[in-house]
Amino acid sequence: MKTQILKMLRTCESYVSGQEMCEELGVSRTAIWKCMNQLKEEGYTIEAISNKGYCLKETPDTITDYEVKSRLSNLGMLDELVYDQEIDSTNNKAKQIGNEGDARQLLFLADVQTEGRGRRGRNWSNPKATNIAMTYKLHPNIQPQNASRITLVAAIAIVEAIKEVTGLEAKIKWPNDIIIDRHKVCGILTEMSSESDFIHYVVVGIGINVNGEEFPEEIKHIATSLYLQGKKKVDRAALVVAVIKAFETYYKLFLKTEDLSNMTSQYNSYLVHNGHQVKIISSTDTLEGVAEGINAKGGLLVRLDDGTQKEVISGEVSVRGIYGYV
Ligand code: BT5
Repeated sequence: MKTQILKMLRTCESYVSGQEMCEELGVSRTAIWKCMNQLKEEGYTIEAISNKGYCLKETPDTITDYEVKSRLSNLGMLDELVYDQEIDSTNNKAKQIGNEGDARQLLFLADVQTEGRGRRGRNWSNPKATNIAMTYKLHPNIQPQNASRITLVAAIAIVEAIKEVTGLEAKIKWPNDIIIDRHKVCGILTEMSSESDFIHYVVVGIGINVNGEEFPEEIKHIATSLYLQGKKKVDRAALVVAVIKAFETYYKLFLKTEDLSNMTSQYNSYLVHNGHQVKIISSTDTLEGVAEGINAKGGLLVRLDDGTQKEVISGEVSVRGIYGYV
């Protein structure tokens, strides 16, 4: 009901009467009143004027399912959004529900993660309700070996969503980091449960540092937030909505071909290494050369010193530029 009430208040030209809400939602005046009070307790400023009705004056910085849903005309490819104020990890929750056989496409959202994860068992820090932790549980009908490309699809969507909401020009550090001013503002973790030719689910976790002002000692030199970069607090729900919309657009394009052929040029225009000297460290090898963008398969193309071009496959390596973290 909170979703519908917020939607009505948000789309209203001015005031919405209690009567209109009762009729539209098919509930009693008391039910509306209770819901309004809950919203006020959560930090919404809702003005009530007798004979006129209600008007939404201010929204708190929140990413609850109902706040996000109230800003969307429909959920598109998603069946539902699921919000937790605090959780161990949105990826863990998505996987747990996926393992129970739930076949819906879901988006999990959380303010705080106590055990947020990066790749290969690394940690993702998200201790305060100033950031975004979001995880898609998807059921694409594609070959399992192509699923890791969804990380790159998400990266494009996040860069564009950040630009739309904050005006900031973020870049992609292949394959799964989003960077501003050589610091990491977002990480993506894609995981999958599959058989040899069938995907049970793909989980795409996105962590964005949004309004945080400081970081733990161990990542101070690496991390940044949108607030620190833009010097303005960011409406987190607006950013979630922008990511949802952009991701759906690019994900649908990806599903047509199972590769990035429809978005290679966008990706490369956002790639922080493009045209730069890079060092690529894998478990077996170290390479140096000039990054020449990705190909449709999502591999990073590197021109080696001997003139040959090498394709580095997504997920195999980490990339180090010649300066600092990037
Ligand atoms: C990632 O791994 O960057 C993937 C992060 C994915 C996080 C999301 S949040 C929602 C969902 N639920 C989860 O549990 N995870 C996903 P990787 O490339 O391995 O980078 C991890 C490294 O980034 C760490 O070892 C730190 O050095 C650094 N790091 C940790 N927290 C950070 C933060 N908040 N901002 C910037 N860098 C951070």
